[in-house]
Amino acid sequence: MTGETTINSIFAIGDIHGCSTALQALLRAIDPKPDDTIVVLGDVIDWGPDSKACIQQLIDLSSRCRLILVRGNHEEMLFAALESRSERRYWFKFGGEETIRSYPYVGGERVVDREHVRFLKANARDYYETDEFIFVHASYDPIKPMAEQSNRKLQWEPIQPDKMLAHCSGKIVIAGHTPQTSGEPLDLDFLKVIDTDCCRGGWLTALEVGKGTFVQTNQGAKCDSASSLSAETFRVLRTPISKLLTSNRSRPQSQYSSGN
Ligand SMILES: [Mn+2]
Repeated sequence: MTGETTINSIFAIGDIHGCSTALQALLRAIDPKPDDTIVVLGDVIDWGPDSKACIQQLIDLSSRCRLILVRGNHEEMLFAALESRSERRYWFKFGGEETIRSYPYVGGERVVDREHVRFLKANARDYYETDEFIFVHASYDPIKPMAEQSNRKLQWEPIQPDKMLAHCSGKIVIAGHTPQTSGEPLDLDFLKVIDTDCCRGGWLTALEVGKGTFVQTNQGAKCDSASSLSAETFRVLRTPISKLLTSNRSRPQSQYSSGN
């Protein structure tokens, strides 16, 4: 299929939120090759049990394949918390306390590893755009080019499915941030939302954008052996996303497009 060979090695991963067990199982399941690109859609940290391990896994991953990290509002809260006490109190209320608890005491207090902060700051970008896809943490203004989007839209604004319009570029947008408590990604054809609420007992989703395949794991997935990826902890969902890449083709009904 035209164009598919150039994009079938891009995986987007939704909000990880400290769910290191699910992340480890997900990376094992998708097994990225050195030429593959993994786009992490932000909110790597907070709420879940082990943000420290999640950041470390991404650092390790960055030497194994091409890693793109989009900045989420929780990374922004962490960066602000490092600058001010009031921001630190705010961050603690929104999952930051769990993040701090994943780090050991250093000199009487727990602090986020300096190398981890440096990694996040050096790599976290506003958005990522390819010839066919746009990757954001939260949302977008449909009538503005990506370079003109506001921080509020990109990092903070929740998706209201009935109010969303396709981006003016015609590209499919892949987003996280707005939890899909059903555990299934939201598919509006022109927009896929793949935060499937892993940190509250849901799933961690990776979308292989060239194939339109969603791979999901959850915190129940123990990584000791391949057989531990049971139906309760690992599943694959398919959507005809690749069909959307040929615009003159009639669009098949998406399996997720009705209701949500
Ligand atoms: Mn978020």
